[in-house]
Amino acid sequence: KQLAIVGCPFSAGQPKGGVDKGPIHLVSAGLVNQLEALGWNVHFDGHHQFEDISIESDPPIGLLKNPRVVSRTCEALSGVVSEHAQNGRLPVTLGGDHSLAMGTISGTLKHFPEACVIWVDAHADINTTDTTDTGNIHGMPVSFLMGIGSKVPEFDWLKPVLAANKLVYIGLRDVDDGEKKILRENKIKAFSMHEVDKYGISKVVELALDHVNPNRDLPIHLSLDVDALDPSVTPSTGTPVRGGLTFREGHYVCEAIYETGLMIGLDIMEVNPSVSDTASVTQTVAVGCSLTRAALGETLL
Ligand code: DIR
Ligand code: MN
Ligand code: MN
Ligand code: MN
Repeated sequence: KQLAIVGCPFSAGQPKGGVDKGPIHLVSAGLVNQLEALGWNVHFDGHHQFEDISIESDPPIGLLKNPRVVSRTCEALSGVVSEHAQNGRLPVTLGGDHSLAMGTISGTLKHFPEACVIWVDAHADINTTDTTDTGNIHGMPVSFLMGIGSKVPEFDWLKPVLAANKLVYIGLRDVDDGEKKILRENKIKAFSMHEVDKYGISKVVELALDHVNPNRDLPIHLSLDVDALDPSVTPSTGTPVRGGLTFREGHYVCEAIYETGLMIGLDIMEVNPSVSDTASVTQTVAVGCSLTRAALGETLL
């Protein structure tokens, strides 16, 4: 029972400073000890393994902002994550912004090519280089992983590794028009907050698993953006959207994925300790830790 915490102080996939401090806050709050208390052997190499990737000049490519530093950091992260997976350590990546999922998911899929991805987020993060309005790459990692949209040579290292039928979303409520079209055209399954309201979270998780993992025998990568939860629960994040998952709904998703016994990768992304007041930051960091524990076996009884 081994896991590796991969701390990724990284913010170049979006414009707000502070998200690079997310992993430091999560670890300072005691996450390593908390996971050890759950019986995990925790390997933690510190937060600085990607800091030496600095690009002298990183002008936009098309609309994409900071494309070289995002690409090279994700490429390095992919290597670190796949090495942990290869050595039998469950990679738990603490972001940092969600562009990092290009690194984490390509890393886990290298060793578990049949794995499916459960993406829990207010946003679909599936804009392409052609559809993005903002140029923020944290709104695009899924399209890069799937190989849709115009290619950017800088990202040549990232092969299309994720098939449309291996991906399912939970929690969506802020999806751009171009993204809606991509979801429809690629028949990507998504459970928005409307479906959470309609069916309840336990049914939604069951339906999501039925779609990507019908026999409950495929490895699962869980990529969790803390903005999936309602801003009253996780206020300190860069792009909060009202009407999100409750505290319990968020934890239920994590618990239910843990219960499958199939999780081979976990991302906890977009905690931004520079957003909002001290009490909000403390709360968001605490929820980030408890979601991580829930995904790694903490039970209520
Ligand atoms: C928006 C926001 N769809 C974009 N995306 C966010 O920039 O592409 N993702 N906030 O987390
Ligand atoms: Mn190591
Ligand atoms: Mn989001
Ligand atoms: Mn996201």
